[in-house]
Amino acid sequence: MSNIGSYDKRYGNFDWKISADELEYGKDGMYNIAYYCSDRIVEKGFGGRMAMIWESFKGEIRRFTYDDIRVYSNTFAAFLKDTGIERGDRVCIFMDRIPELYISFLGILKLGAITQPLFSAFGEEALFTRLEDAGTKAILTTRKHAGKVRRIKDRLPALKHVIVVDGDALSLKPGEIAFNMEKAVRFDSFDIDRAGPEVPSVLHYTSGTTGQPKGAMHVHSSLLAQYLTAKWVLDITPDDIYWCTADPGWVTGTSYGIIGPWSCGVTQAVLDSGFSTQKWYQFIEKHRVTVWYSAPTAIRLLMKDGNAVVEQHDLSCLRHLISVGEPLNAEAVVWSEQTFGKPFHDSYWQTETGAIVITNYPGMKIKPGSMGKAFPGIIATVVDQRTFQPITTPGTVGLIALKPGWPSMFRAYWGNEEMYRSKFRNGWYICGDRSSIDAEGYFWFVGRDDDVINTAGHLVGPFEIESALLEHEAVAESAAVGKPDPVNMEVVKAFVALKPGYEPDADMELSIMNFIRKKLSPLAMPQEIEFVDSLPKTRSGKIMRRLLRAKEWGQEIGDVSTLEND
Ligand code: 6R9
Repeated sequence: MSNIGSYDKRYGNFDWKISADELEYGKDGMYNIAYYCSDRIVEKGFGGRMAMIWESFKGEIRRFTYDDIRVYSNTFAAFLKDTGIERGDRVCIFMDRIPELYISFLGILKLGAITQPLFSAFGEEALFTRLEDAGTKAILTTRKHAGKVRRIKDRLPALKHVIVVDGDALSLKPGEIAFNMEKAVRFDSFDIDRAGPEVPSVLHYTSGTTGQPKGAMHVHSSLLAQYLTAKWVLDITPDDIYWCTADPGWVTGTSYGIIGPWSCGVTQAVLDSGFSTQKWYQFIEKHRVTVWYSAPTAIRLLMKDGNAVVEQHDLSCLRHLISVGEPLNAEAVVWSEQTFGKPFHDSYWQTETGAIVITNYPGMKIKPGSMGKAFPGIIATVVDQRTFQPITTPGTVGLIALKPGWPSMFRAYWGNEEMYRSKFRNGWYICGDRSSIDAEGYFWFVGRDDDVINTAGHLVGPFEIESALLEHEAVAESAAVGKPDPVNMEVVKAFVALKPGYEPDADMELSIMNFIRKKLSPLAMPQEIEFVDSLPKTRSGKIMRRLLRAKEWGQEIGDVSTLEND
Protein backbone atom coordinates (compact mmCIF):
# COMPACT_ATOMS: atom_id res chain seq x y z
CA MET A 1 0.00 0.00 0.00
CA SER A 2 1.37 3.39 -0.96
CA ASN A 3 1.46 6.39 1.36
CA ILE A 4 -1.27 8.18 -0.55
CA GLY A 5 -3.76 5.31 -0.52
CA SER A 6 -6.79 6.05 -2.68
CA TYR A 7 -6.25 9.12 -4.83
CA ASP A 8 -9.94 9.87 -5.24
CA LYS A 9 -10.56 9.74 -1.52
CA ARG A 10 -7.58 11.94 -0.82
CA TYR A 11 -8.45 14.49 -3.46
CA GLY A 12 -12.07 14.84 -2.46
CA ASN A 13 -11.36 15.16 1.19
CA PHE A 14 -8.20 17.19 1.34
CA ASP A 15 -6.89 19.86 3.67
CA TRP A 16 -3.29 21.04 3.96
CA LYS A 17 -3.85 20.64 7.68
CA ILE A 18 -3.00 16.96 7.14
CA SER A 19 0.55 18.05 6.48
CA ALA A 20 0.63 20.60 9.31
CA ASP A 21 -0.69 18.01 11.78
CA GLU A 22 1.77 15.32 10.77
CA LEU A 23 4.68 17.74 11.07
CA GLU A 24 3.26 19.48 14.16
CA TYR A 25 3.99 22.55 12.11
CA GLY A 26 4.10 25.77 14.12
CA LYS A 27 4.48 24.01 17.47
CA ASP A 28 6.12 26.41 19.95
CA GLY A 29 6.14 29.03 17.23
CA MET A 30 8.54 27.02 15.07
CA TYR A 31 8.08 27.32 11.30
CA ASN A 32 11.65 27.05 10.14
CA ILE A 33 12.23 24.45 7.39
CA ALA A 34 15.69 23.61 8.71
CA TYR A 35 14.31 22.63 12.10
CA TYR A 36 11.89 20.15 10.49
CA CYS A 37 14.69 18.71 8.35
CA SER A 38 17.15 18.03 11.15
CA ASP A 39 16.40 18.85 14.82
CA ARG A 40 12.87 17.46 14.71
CA ILE A 41 13.99 14.13 13.30
CA VAL A 42 16.58 13.90 16.09
CA GLU A 43 14.01 14.88 18.75
CA LYS A 44 11.78 12.06 17.49
CA GLY A 45 14.57 9.64 18.36
CA PHE A 46 16.15 9.14 14.94
CA GLY A 47 19.37 11.09 15.42
CA GLY A 48 21.43 8.02 14.56
CA ARG A 49 19.67 7.37 11.27
CA MET A 50 21.63 8.17 8.13
CA ALA A 51 20.51 11.42 6.55
CA MET A 52 22.99 11.31 3.70
CA ILE A 53 25.24 8.77 2.07
CA TRP A 54 27.47 10.78 -0.19
CA GLU A 55 29.71 9.50 -2.94
CA SER A 56 32.22 11.66 -4.79
CA PHE A 57 33.09 11.33 -8.47
CA LYS A 58 36.22 9.47 -7.36
CA GLY A 59 34.20 6.94 -5.40
CA GLU A 60 34.97 8.29 -1.92
CA ILE A 61 32.02 7.69 0.43
CA ARG A 62 30.99 9.75 3.45
CA ARG A 63 28.02 9.24 5.74
CA PHE A 64 26.13 11.76 7.87
CA THR A 65 23.49 10.96 10.46
CA TYR A 66 20.58 13.25 11.21
CA ASP A 67 22.42 14.33 14.32
CA ASP A 68 25.48 15.16 12.21
CA ILE A 69 23.49 17.39 9.87
CA ARG A 70 21.79 19.00 12.86
CA VAL A 71 25.10 19.87 14.50
CA TYR A 72 26.92 20.86 11.29
CA SER A 73 24.06 23.09 10.15
CA ASN A 74 24.10 24.73 13.59
CA THR A 75 27.82 25.23 13.13
CA PHE A 76 27.27 26.89 9.75
CA ALA A 77 24.50 29.07 11.19
CA ALA A 78 26.62 30.19 14.15
CA PHE A 79 29.55 30.98 11.89
CA LEU A 80 27.43 33.00 9.46
CA LYS A 81 25.85 34.90 12.31
CA ASP A 82 29.27 35.70 13.64
CA THR A 83 30.29 36.90 10.19
CA GLY A 84 27.46 39.42 10.25
CA ILE A 85 24.73 37.67 8.22
CA GLU A 86 21.26 38.64 9.39
CA ARG A 87 17.69 37.59 8.77
CA GLY A 88 16.68 38.26 5.17
CA ASP A 89 20.22 38.52 3.79
CA ARG A 90 20.79 36.54 0.62
CA VAL A 91 23.51 33.93 0.94
CA CYS A 92 24.52 32.16 -2.23
CA ILE A 93 25.71 28.54 -2.26
CA PHE A 94 27.97 27.96 -5.24
CA MET A 95 29.60 24.54 -5.14
CA ASP A 96 29.45 21.05 -6.56
CA ARG A 97 27.25 18.48 -4.87
CA ILE A 98 29.42 18.15 -1.79
CA PRO A 99 28.03 17.58 1.72
CA GLU A 100 28.65 21.24 2.61
CA LEU A 101 26.12 22.31 -0.03
CA TYR A 102 23.28 20.34 1.56
CA ILE A 103 24.23 21.17 5.12
CA SER A 104 24.93 24.89 4.66
CA PHE A 105 21.52 25.15 2.99
CA LEU A 106 19.98 24.26 6.36
CA GLY A 107 22.46 26.45 8.25
CA ILE A 108 21.48 29.54 6.26
CA LEU A 109 17.80 28.84 6.89
CA LYS A 110 18.37 28.32 10.62
CA LEU A 111 19.67 31.85 10.76
CA GLY A 112 16.60 33.25 8.98
CA ALA A 113 18.69 34.24 5.97
CA ILE A 114 17.67 33.39 2.39
CA THR A 115 19.50 30.63 0.54
CA GLN A 116 20.33 31.28 -3.08
CA PRO A 117 21.69 28.05 -4.57
CA LEU A 118 23.35 28.41 -7.96
CA PHE A 119 24.50 25.70 -10.33
CA SER A 120 28.28 25.37 -9.99
CA ALA A 121 28.76 24.99 -13.74
CA PHE A 122 27.60 28.57 -14.20
CA GLY A 123 30.23 30.83 -15.68
CA GLU A 124 31.05 34.22 -14.29
CA GLU A 125 28.46 36.18 -16.27
CA ALA A 126 25.59 33.88 -15.31
CA LEU A 127 26.76 34.11 -11.71
CA PHE A 128 27.13 37.88 -11.84
CA THR A 129 23.60 38.47 -13.20
CA ARG A 130 22.02 36.48 -10.39
CA LEU A 131 24.16 37.84 -7.56
CA GLU A 132 23.66 41.39 -8.71
CA ASP A 133 19.90 41.02 -9.02
CA ALA A 134 19.56 39.49 -5.55
CA GLY A 135 21.95 41.95 -3.89
CA THR A 136 23.62 38.88 -2.43
CA LYS A 137 25.64 39.58 0.73
CA ALA A 138 27.71 36.41 1.07
CA ILE A 139 28.71 33.51 -1.11
CA LEU A 140 29.80 30.07 0.06
CA THR A 141 32.01 28.38 -2.47
CA THR A 142 35.00 26.08 -2.91
CA ARG A 143 38.53 26.57 -4.20
CA LYS A 144 37.48 25.06 -7.52
CA HIS A 145 34.90 27.79 -8.19
CA ALA A 146 36.37 30.74 -6.27
CA GLY A 147 38.13 32.07 -9.37
CA LYS A 148 34.82 32.93 -11.02
CA VAL A 149 33.73 34.83 -7.92
CA ARG A 150 37.03 36.72 -7.79
CA ARG A 151 36.67 37.92 -11.36
CA ILE A 152 33.28 39.57 -10.70
CA LYS A 153 33.54 40.62 -7.07
CA ASP A 154 34.56 44.19 -7.80
CA ARG A 155 31.35 44.69 -9.79
CA LEU A 156 29.21 43.50 -6.85
CA PRO A 157 29.22 46.15 -4.12
CA ALA A 158 26.63 44.28 -2.02
CA LEU A 159 28.78 41.14 -1.87
CA LYS A 160 30.59 41.50 1.44
CA HIS A 161 31.78 37.98 2.22
CA VAL A 162 33.39 35.29 0.12
CA ILE A 163 33.60 32.11 2.19
CA VAL A 164 35.61 29.17 0.93
CA VAL A 165 34.46 25.96 2.62
CA ASP A 166 37.55 23.95 1.67
CA GLY A 167 39.90 26.90 1.85
CA ASP A 168 43.12 27.30 3.79
CA ALA A 169 45.38 30.26 4.45
CA LEU A 170 47.44 29.52 1.35
CA SER A 171 44.59 29.35 -1.13
CA LEU A 172 42.73 32.44 -0.02
CA LYS A 173 42.88 35.88 -1.55
CA PRO A 174 42.66 39.00 0.61
CA GLY A 175 39.17 39.54 1.99
CA GLU A 176 38.14 35.87 1.69
CA ILE A 177 37.35 33.69 4.68
CA ALA A 178 38.06 29.99 5.09
CA PHE A 179 35.51 27.91 6.94
CA ASN A 180 35.79 24.19 7.44
CA MET A 181 32.57 22.63 8.70
CA GLU A 182 34.29 19.64 10.28
CA LYS A 183 37.22 21.47 11.82
CA ALA A 184 35.21 24.37 13.25
CA VAL A 185 34.06 24.38 16.87
CA ARG A 186 30.83 22.34 16.91
CA PHE A 187 27.62 24.00 17.99
CA ASP A 188 25.40 21.49 19.65
CA SER A 189 22.60 24.00 19.84
CA PHE A 190 21.58 27.08 17.95
CA ASP A 191 18.72 29.48 18.49
CA ILE A 192 16.82 28.81 15.25
CA ASP A 193 15.03 31.79 13.71
CA ARG A 194 11.30 31.57 14.40
CA ALA A 195 10.09 34.61 12.52
CA GLY A 196 7.13 32.77 11.04
CA PRO A 197 5.73 30.81 8.12
CA GLU A 198 5.90 33.69 5.64
CA VAL A 199 9.59 34.42 6.14
CA PRO A 200 11.53 34.09 2.85
CA SER A 201 13.55 30.89 2.63
CA VAL A 202 14.85 30.00 -0.82
CA LEU A 203 15.53 32.16 -3.84
CA HIS A 204 15.82 30.20 -7.10
CA TYR A 205 16.65 31.91 -10.36
CA THR A 206 14.67 30.74 -13.36
CA SER A 207 14.61 31.81 -16.98
CA GLY A 208 11.75 33.49 -18.78
CA THR A 209 11.26 34.69 -22.34
CA THR A 210 12.09 38.28 -21.72
CA GLY A 211 14.88 39.79 -19.72
CA GLN A 212 17.42 38.16 -17.48
CA PRO A 213 16.50 35.27 -15.12
CA LYS A 214 14.13 36.12 -12.30
CA GLY A 215 14.45 35.10 -8.67
CA ALA A 216 11.43 33.06 -7.56
CA MET A 217 11.15 33.65 -3.84
CA HIS A 218 9.76 31.00 -1.53
CA VAL A 219 8.82 31.09 2.15
CA HIS A 220 9.21 28.60 5.00
CA SER A 221 5.65 27.27 4.87
CA SER A 222 6.42 25.78 1.44
CA LEU A 223 7.45 22.86 3.62
CA LEU A 224 3.80 21.82 3.98
CA ALA A 225 3.62 21.03 0.27
CA GLN A 226 7.17 19.70 -0.11
CA TYR A 227 6.76 17.32 2.81
CA LEU A 228 3.42 15.90 1.73
CA THR A 229 4.30 15.55 -1.95
CA ALA A 230 7.55 13.80 -1.00
CA LYS A 231 5.50 11.44 1.10
CA TRP A 232 2.58 10.86 -1.25
CA VAL A 233 4.10 11.23 -4.72
CA LEU A 234 7.66 10.03 -4.16
CA ASP A 235 6.13 7.60 -1.68
CA ILE A 236 9.06 7.98 0.68
CA THR A 237 9.03 6.09 3.95
CA PRO A 238 11.76 6.29 6.60
CA ASP A 239 12.96 2.83 5.51
CA ASP A 240 13.78 3.92 1.99
CA ILE A 241 17.07 4.85 0.40
CA TYR A 242 16.15 7.74 -1.80
CA TRP A 243 18.11 9.18 -4.71
CA CYS A 244 17.28 12.47 -6.40
CA THR A 245 19.59 12.98 -9.35
CA ALA A 246 19.00 16.75 -9.61
CA ASP A 247 21.55 19.36 -8.60
CA PRO A 248 20.36 21.78 -5.88
CA GLY A 249 21.20 24.62 -8.27
CA TRP A 250 17.75 23.80 -9.69
CA VAL A 251 14.52 23.62 -7.76
CA THR A 252 14.17 19.83 -7.94
CA GLY A 253 17.48 19.54 -6.12
CA THR A 254 16.26 21.61 -3.18
CA SER A 255 12.53 20.82 -2.90
CA TYR A 256 13.16 17.09 -3.42
CA GLY A 257 16.92 16.85 -2.88
CA ILE A 258 16.87 18.48 0.57
CA ILE A 259 13.59 19.73 2.04
CA GLY A 260 11.05 17.05 1.10
CA PRO A 261 13.15 13.97 1.84
CA TRP A 262 14.81 15.23 5.02
CA SER A 263 11.53 16.42 6.49
CA CYS A 264 10.32 12.83 5.94
CA GLY A 265 13.40 11.50 7.77
CA VAL A 266 14.61 9.34 4.90
CA THR A 267 18.18 8.37 4.02
CA GLN A 268 19.32 10.16 0.90
CA ALA A 269 22.02 8.93 -1.41
CA VAL A 270 23.90 11.72 -3.20
CA LEU A 271 26.23 11.21 -6.14
CA ASP A 272 28.53 14.12 -6.92
CA SER A 273 29.20 13.10 -10.47
CA GLY A 274 27.90 13.64 -13.97
CA PHE A 275 25.86 11.13 -15.91
CA SER A 276 27.26 7.73 -16.79
CA THR A 277 25.10 4.67 -17.30
CA GLN A 278 27.54 2.31 -15.58
CA LYS A 279 28.10 4.64 -12.66
CA TRP A 280 24.40 5.22 -12.11
CA TYR A 281 23.47 1.55 -12.08
CA GLN A 282 26.44 0.80 -9.83
CA PHE A 283 25.33 3.56 -7.48
CA ILE A 284 21.79 2.16 -7.23
CA GLU A 285 23.09 -1.34 -6.66
CA LYS A 286 25.77 -0.37 -4.14
CA HIS A 287 23.54 1.79 -1.95
CA ARG A 288 20.38 -0.28 -2.47
CA VAL A 289 18.41 2.72 -3.73
CA THR A 290 14.67 2.09 -3.43
CA VAL A 291 13.11 5.38 -4.59
CA TRP A 292 14.61 7.16 -7.57
CA TYR A 293 13.66 10.64 -8.80
CA SER A 294 15.22 11.51 -12.15
CA ALA A 295 14.60 13.18 -15.51
CA PRO A 296 13.57 12.07 -19.01
CA THR A 297 16.90 12.98 -20.61
CA ALA A 298 18.71 10.65 -18.22
CA ILE A 299 16.15 7.93 -18.88
CA ARG A 300 16.60 8.31 -22.64
CA LEU A 301 20.37 8.03 -22.21
CA LEU A 302 19.92 4.85 -20.18
CA MET A 303 17.58 3.49 -22.85
CA LYS A 304 20.16 4.24 -25.52
CA ASP A 305 22.77 2.19 -23.71
CA GLY A 306 20.47 -0.81 -23.84
CA ASN A 307 19.56 -3.66 -21.56
CA ALA A 308 22.83 -5.60 -21.62
CA VAL A 309 24.30 -3.14 -19.14
CA VAL A 310 21.18 -3.34 -16.95
CA GLU A 311 21.62 -7.10 -16.72
CA GLN A 312 25.11 -6.69 -15.25
CA HIS A 313 23.57 -5.14 -12.15
CA ASP A 314 21.17 -6.19 -9.45
CA LEU A 315 18.61 -3.41 -9.47
CA SER A 316 15.90 -5.35 -7.69
CA CYS A 317 16.11 -2.84 -4.82
CA LEU A 318 14.24 -0.24 -6.91
CA ARG A 319 10.67 0.13 -5.69
CA HIS A 320 9.35 3.43 -7.04
CA LEU A 321 10.51 5.60 -9.96
CA ILE A 322 9.52 9.18 -10.66
CA SER A 323 10.52 11.67 -13.35
CA VAL A 324 10.40 15.46 -13.75
CA GLY A 325 11.55 18.39 -15.79
CA GLU A 326 10.46 17.69 -19.35
CA PRO A 327 7.91 15.60 -21.17
CA LEU A 328 8.28 11.94 -20.26
CA ASN A 329 7.70 10.11 -23.51
CA ALA A 330 5.48 7.06 -23.52
CA GLU A 331 8.37 4.85 -24.78
CA ALA A 332 10.38 5.67 -21.67
CA VAL A 333 7.52 4.60 -19.41
CA VAL A 334 7.08 1.34 -21.30
CA TRP A 335 10.84 0.71 -21.37
CA SER A 336 11.23 1.21 -17.63
CA GLU A 337 8.32 -1.11 -16.96
CA GLN A 338 9.97 -3.80 -19.11
CA THR A 339 13.47 -3.17 -17.78
CA PHE A 340 13.02 -2.48 -14.08
CA GLY A 341 9.58 -4.01 -13.71
CA LYS A 342 8.35 -0.53 -12.66
CA PRO A 343 7.12 2.37 -14.74
CA PHE A 344 8.51 5.86 -14.32
CA HIS A 345 5.80 8.09 -12.84
CA ASP A 346 5.72 11.54 -14.39
CA SER A 347 5.53 14.63 -12.19
CA TYR A 348 4.96 18.17 -13.36
CA TRP A 349 5.80 21.37 -11.54
CA GLN A 350 7.98 24.48 -11.76
CA THR A 351 10.39 26.62 -9.80
CA GLU A 352 7.42 28.91 -9.17
CA THR A 353 5.12 26.17 -7.85
CA GLY A 354 7.79 25.00 -5.38
CA ALA A 355 6.35 21.48 -5.27
CA ILE A 356 4.78 18.86 -7.52
CA VAL A 357 1.33 19.95 -8.72
CA ILE A 358 0.35 17.36 -11.36
CA THR A 359 1.50 13.77 -11.28
CA ASN A 360 0.93 10.05 -11.61
CA TYR A 361 0.49 8.69 -8.12
CA PRO A 362 1.70 5.37 -6.87
CA GLY A 363 -1.15 2.98 -7.36
CA MET A 364 -2.94 5.09 -9.96
CA LYS A 365 -3.48 3.89 -13.51
CA ILE A 366 -0.70 5.36 -15.65
CA LYS A 367 -1.48 6.46 -19.16
CA PRO A 368 1.99 6.53 -20.76
CA GLY A 369 2.60 10.01 -22.16
CA SER A 370 0.26 11.74 -19.71
CA MET A 371 1.54 13.74 -16.73
CA GLY A 372 -1.28 12.45 -14.53
CA LYS A 373 -3.66 14.40 -12.34
CA ALA A 374 -3.58 17.32 -9.92
CA PHE A 375 -2.17 16.75 -6.45
CA PRO A 376 -4.81 16.89 -3.70
CA GLY A 377 -5.14 20.51 -2.58
CA ILE A 378 -4.18 21.74 -6.05
CA ILE A 379 -6.93 23.03 -8.29
CA ALA A 380 -5.54 22.72 -11.79
CA THR A 381 -7.13 23.30 -15.15
CA VAL A 382 -6.35 24.58 -18.62
CA VAL A 383 -7.58 28.01 -19.65
CA ASP A 384 -8.17 29.71 -22.96
CA GLN A 385 -5.09 31.73 -23.91
CA ARG A 386 -7.07 34.88 -24.65
CA THR A 387 -9.92 34.89 -22.11
CA PHE A 388 -8.20 32.89 -19.33
CA GLN A 389 -11.48 31.08 -18.81
CA PRO A 390 -11.25 27.38 -17.94
CA ILE A 391 -11.76 25.09 -20.93
CA THR A 392 -14.39 22.48 -20.26
CA THR A 393 -14.18 20.37 -23.40
CA PRO A 394 -11.90 17.38 -22.83
CA GLY A 395 -8.98 17.19 -25.22
CA THR A 396 -8.86 20.90 -26.02
CA VAL A 397 -5.45 22.49 -25.62
CA GLY A 398 -5.12 25.48 -23.30
CA LEU A 399 -2.71 26.99 -20.79
CA ILE A 400 -2.09 25.12 -17.55
CA ALA A 401 -3.50 27.23 -14.71
CA LEU A 402 -3.56 26.74 -10.94
CA LYS A 403 -5.78 28.32 -8.32
CA PRO A 404 -3.43 30.40 -6.12
CA GLY A 405 -3.08 29.55 -2.46
CA TRP A 406 -1.14 26.27 -2.21
CA PRO A 407 1.60 26.51 0.45
CA SER A 408 4.66 26.32 -1.80
CA MET A 409 3.52 28.93 -4.32
CA PHE A 410 6.28 31.49 -4.93
CA ARG A 411 5.58 34.78 -3.20
CA ALA A 412 7.52 37.13 -5.48
CA TYR A 413 9.98 37.51 -8.29
CA TRP A 414 12.79 39.24 -6.49
CA GLY A 415 12.46 42.97 -7.08
CA ASN A 416 10.02 42.51 -9.96
CA GLU A 417 6.48 43.01 -8.76
CA GLU A 418 5.14 43.73 -12.23
CA MET A 419 6.42 40.47 -13.66
CA TYR A 420 5.00 38.60 -10.68
CA ARG A 421 1.58 40.12 -11.15
CA SER A 422 1.60 39.35 -14.86
CA LYS A 423 1.59 35.62 -14.04
CA PHE A 424 -1.88 35.83 -12.51
CA ARG A 425 -4.90 36.20 -14.80
CA ASN A 426 -8.56 35.99 -14.04
CA GLY A 427 -7.86 34.52 -10.61
CA TRP A 428 -5.47 31.83 -11.92
CA TYR A 429 -1.71 31.41 -11.79
CA ILE A 430 -0.68 30.79 -15.41
CA CYS A 431 2.20 28.29 -15.64
CA GLY A 432 3.15 29.17 -19.21
CA ASP A 433 2.77 25.61 -20.51
CA ARG A 434 0.19 24.19 -22.92
CA SER A 435 -1.72 21.02 -22.22
CA SER A 436 -5.06 19.31 -22.67
CA ILE A 437 -7.05 17.38 -20.09
CA ASP A 438 -8.88 14.19 -21.00
CA ALA A 439 -12.29 13.08 -19.77
CA GLU A 440 -10.69 11.31 -16.79
CA GLY A 441 -8.80 14.40 -15.65
CA TYR A 442 -5.37 13.35 -16.97
CA PHE A 443 -3.14 16.17 -18.26
CA TRP A 444 -1.39 15.73 -21.62
CA PHE A 445 1.53 18.14 -22.00
CA VAL A 446 1.83 19.88 -25.37
CA GLY A 447 4.65 22.39 -25.02
CA ARG A 448 5.76 25.67 -23.54
CA ASP A 449 3.89 28.81 -24.37
CA ASP A 450 7.04 30.91 -24.63
CA ASP A 451 10.53 30.90 -26.11
CA VAL A 452 12.30 29.39 -23.12
CA ILE A 453 14.53 26.49 -24.12
CA ASN A 454 14.25 23.27 -22.11
CA THR A 455 17.51 21.40 -22.58
CA ALA A 456 17.85 18.13 -20.66
CA GLY A 457 15.24 19.38 -18.20
CA HIS A 458 17.00 22.69 -17.57
CA LEU A 459 15.42 25.96 -18.60
CA VAL A 460 17.64 28.37 -20.50
CA GLY A 461 16.51 31.87 -21.37
CA PRO A 462 17.10 33.05 -24.95
CA PHE A 463 17.57 36.64 -23.81
CA GLU A 464 20.41 35.70 -21.48
CA ILE A 465 22.19 33.86 -24.30
CA GLU A 466 21.61 36.65 -26.82
CA SER A 467 22.93 39.25 -24.37
CA ALA A 468 26.06 37.19 -23.84
CA LEU A 469 26.47 36.62 -27.59
CA LEU A 470 26.48 40.36 -28.17
CA GLU A 471 29.50 40.64 -25.92
CA HIS A 472 31.52 38.55 -28.35
CA GLU A 473 33.60 40.95 -30.42
CA ALA A 474 32.44 39.55 -33.76
CA VAL A 475 28.69 39.37 -33.14
CA ALA A 476 26.43 42.10 -34.54
CA GLU A 477 23.07 40.52 -33.75
CA SER A 478 21.76 37.15 -32.72
CA ALA A 479 18.79 35.00 -31.82
CA ALA A 480 18.82 31.87 -29.66
CA VAL A 481 16.16 29.19 -30.07
CA GLY A 482 15.57 25.60 -29.03
CA LYS A 483 16.19 22.98 -31.70
CA PRO A 484 14.87 19.40 -31.41
CA ASP A 485 17.29 16.83 -30.04
CA PRO A 486 16.60 13.12 -29.65
CA VAL A 487 18.15 12.90 -26.19
CA ASN A 488 18.06 16.35 -24.59
CA MET A 489 14.67 17.22 -26.06
CA GLU A 490 16.04 20.59 -27.11
CA VAL A 491 19.48 22.09 -27.51
CA VAL A 492 20.39 25.72 -28.05
CA LYS A 493 20.86 26.89 -31.61
CA ALA A 494 22.05 30.42 -32.30
CA PHE A 495 21.52 32.47 -35.42
CA VAL A 496 24.29 35.00 -35.68
CA ALA A 497 24.97 37.95 -37.97
CA LEU A 498 28.63 38.97 -37.81
CA LYS A 499 30.08 42.46 -37.84
CA PRO A 500 31.82 43.45 -41.09
CA GLY A 501 35.31 42.06 -41.40
CA TYR A 502 34.66 38.79 -39.54
CA GLU A 503 34.55 35.44 -41.31
CA PRO A 504 31.70 32.98 -40.67
CA ASP A 505 33.90 29.87 -40.56
CA ALA A 506 34.40 26.86 -38.30
CA ASP A 507 36.90 28.71 -36.10
CA MET A 508 34.41 31.48 -35.52
CA GLU A 509 31.72 28.96 -34.63
CA LEU A 510 34.01 27.34 -32.07
CA SER A 511 35.09 30.66 -30.66
CA ILE A 512 31.47 31.75 -30.09
CA MET A 513 30.49 28.39 -28.60
CA ASN A 514 33.36 28.46 -26.11
CA PHE A 515 32.64 32.06 -25.26
CA ILE A 516 29.09 31.17 -24.17
CA ARG A 517 30.13 27.99 -22.38
CA LYS A 518 32.61 29.93 -20.30
CA LYS A 519 30.46 32.99 -19.65
CA LEU A 520 27.14 31.23 -19.00
CA SER A 521 27.29 27.45 -18.79
CA PRO A 522 27.68 24.28 -20.87
CA LEU A 523 23.86 24.09 -21.01
CA ALA A 524 23.53 27.51 -22.58
CA MET A 525 26.26 26.84 -25.15
CA PRO A 526 24.81 26.69 -28.67
CA GLN A 527 25.28 23.22 -30.17
CA GLU A 528 24.95 24.80 -33.56
CA ILE A 529 25.52 28.26 -34.97
CA GLU A 530 23.96 29.34 -38.22
CA PHE A 531 25.53 32.42 -39.70
CA VAL A 532 23.05 34.71 -41.42
CA ASP A 533 23.30 38.12 -43.06
CA SER A 534 20.47 39.50 -41.00
CA LEU A 535 17.66 38.29 -38.75
CA PRO A 536 13.92 38.43 -39.45
CA LYS A 537 12.38 41.33 -37.53
CA THR A 538 9.00 42.83 -36.81
CA ARG A 539 8.23 46.32 -38.07
CA SER A 540 9.22 47.66 -34.67
CA GLY A 541 12.60 45.97 -34.99
CA LYS A 542 12.12 43.00 -32.65
CA ILE A 543 13.74 39.76 -33.74
CA MET A 544 11.13 37.14 -34.66
CA ARG A 545 12.53 34.26 -32.64
CA ARG A 546 9.36 32.27 -33.13
CA LEU A 547 9.79 32.20 -36.85
CA LEU A 548 13.30 30.79 -36.49
CA ARG A 549 12.13 28.30 -33.89
CA ALA A 550 9.23 27.12 -36.04
CA LYS A 551 11.64 26.41 -38.89
CA GLU A 552 13.80 24.25 -36.62
CA TRP A 553 10.74 22.26 -35.61
CA GLY A 554 9.44 22.00 -39.17
CA GLN A 555 6.29 23.87 -38.25
CA GLU A 556 4.25 26.04 -40.55
CA ILE A 557 4.19 29.51 -39.15
CA GLY A 558 1.63 30.84 -41.61
CA ASP A 559 1.09 34.55 -41.79
CA VAL A 560 4.06 36.22 -40.11
CA SER A 561 2.13 39.41 -39.55
CA THR A 562 0.55 37.63 -36.56
CA LEU A 563 3.97 37.73 -34.96
CA GLU A 564 4.14 41.47 -35.15
CA ASN A 565 3.07 41.91 -31.57
CA ASP A 566 4.99 39.05 -30.00
C1 6R9 B 1 10.65 21.23 -11.61
C2 6R9 B 1 11.18 21.98 -12.77
C3 6R9 B 1 9.63 24.05 -15.21
C4 6R9 B 1 9.22 23.76 -16.63
C5 6R9 B 1 7.74 23.62 -16.78
C6 6R9 B 1 7.64 22.78 -18.04
C7 6R9 B 1 8.80 21.81 -17.86
C8 6R9 B 1 8.54 20.27 -15.86
C9 6R9 B 1 7.48 18.61 -16.74
C10 6R9 B 1 7.69 19.59 -17.73
C11 6R9 B 1 6.60 18.29 -19.29
C12 6R9 B 1 6.79 17.41 -17.11
N1 6R9 B 1 8.37 20.59 -17.15
N2 6R9 B 1 8.03 19.06 -15.59
N3 6R9 B 1 7.26 19.43 -18.99
N4 6R9 B 1 6.37 17.30 -18.39
N5 6R9 B 1 6.57 16.42 -16.23
O1 6R9 B 1 11.57 21.40 -13.76
O2 6R9 B 1 11.20 23.35 -12.66
O3 6R9 B 1 13.19 24.29 -13.93
O4 6R9 B 1 11.22 25.73 -13.26
O5 6R9 B 1 11.03 24.03 -15.08
O6 6R9 B 1 9.76 22.50 -17.05
O7 6R9 B 1 7.84 23.56 -19.17
O8 6R9 B 1 7.11 24.89 -16.90
P1 6R9 B 1 11.72 24.41 -13.71
